[in-house]
Amino acid sequence: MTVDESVATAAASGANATQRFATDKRVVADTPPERVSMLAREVLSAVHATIRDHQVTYDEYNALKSWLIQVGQDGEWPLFLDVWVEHVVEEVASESRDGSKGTIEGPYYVPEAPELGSEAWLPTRDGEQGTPLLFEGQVRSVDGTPLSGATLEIWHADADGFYSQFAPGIPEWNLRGTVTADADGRFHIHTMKPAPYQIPTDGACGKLISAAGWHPWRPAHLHLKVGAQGCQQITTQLYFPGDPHNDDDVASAVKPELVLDPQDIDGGQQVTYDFVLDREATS
Ligand code: MBD
Ligand code: FE
Repeated sequence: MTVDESVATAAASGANATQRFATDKRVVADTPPERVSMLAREVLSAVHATIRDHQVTYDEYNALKSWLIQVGQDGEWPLFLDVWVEHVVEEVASESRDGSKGTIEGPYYVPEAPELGSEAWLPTRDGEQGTPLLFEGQVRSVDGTPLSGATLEIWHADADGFYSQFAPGIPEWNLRGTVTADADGRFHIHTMKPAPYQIPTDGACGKLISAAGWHPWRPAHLHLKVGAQGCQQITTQLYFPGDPHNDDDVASAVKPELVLDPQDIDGGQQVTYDFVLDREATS
C-alpha cells in the first residue's frame, strides 16, 4: 500500500498508530490457556448468536470479511479498538481506584515527550492557531499529601484537530510535553485549546460509521498521564463544557468528573484541575 505523506489520510495516521503500538508497547499478558479458551469461546459464541438471531447472510458475512481485511490494510486496528472497545477495559481496570477518575488512552500517545519544568510551555509552531489556555493545578495522594515532583505527560490535538506524529507536516513534539510538578505538587501548563476531533472517515472505521449512520466526532480533549513515586499512574482526558459531543462521544470516554470549568482571562482561558492519585498497591 502506498501512503501519501502530505495529506492527513486514515491510512497514513493508521500506519503511524500501528507502528507506534508495535514499538512502544511491550505486550505480555501471560494468560493461562484455560482463560484464553474461555474468553475466545465466549466472544465466538456472541458472534454465532448474532448470526443466528439476525439470520446473517453470505453477502453480509463476505462484506464483514472484506471490511476486517480493510481495517488491517488501513492500519486502523488501534483506532477501531481504542474507539469501540477500550472504554470498557478502562472501566474494569479502574473499578477499585479511589483517586481521580481516568479514561481511555486512545491511539495517539507517544512516550518520552520533551521534559519541561513545573511552569511549562508546550511546544507550538509560530502562529499556532487557537485560544491560549493556562491549565494549572496540584497533584496529591488520596490522603491529601502534595506529591512533589509528580510527572504529567500531556498531549492533544491542535486547533484543526490534528496530532503531531500522526498527521503530516506538524513538528515532532508539537503540543506534547512531560511536565514535572514543583515541590508542592503544583504545575502550570501553557498551551492552546484543542478542537473537537473527527476520527478519520476515509478508511475502514469511517466506512463502518457511514454504513451504520453513526457520527465520527469526539469532543475537544486534553490527554494526560499523571504519576508520582509510590503512586499508581492514571491515564485520563479532560473536556470543555458546552461541547456538543460531551454527551455523544464516538469513543464513549467522557465522564462528568472530567469536564473542566475554564474561566476567561486576558488573552485566553485559565482552568484549575487537581489530580488525586492512589498509593501503589502493597503486597
Ligand atoms: C483520539 O484522539 C482519541 O483520543 C481516541 C480515543 C480515539 C481516536 C482519536
Ligand atoms: Fe485524542
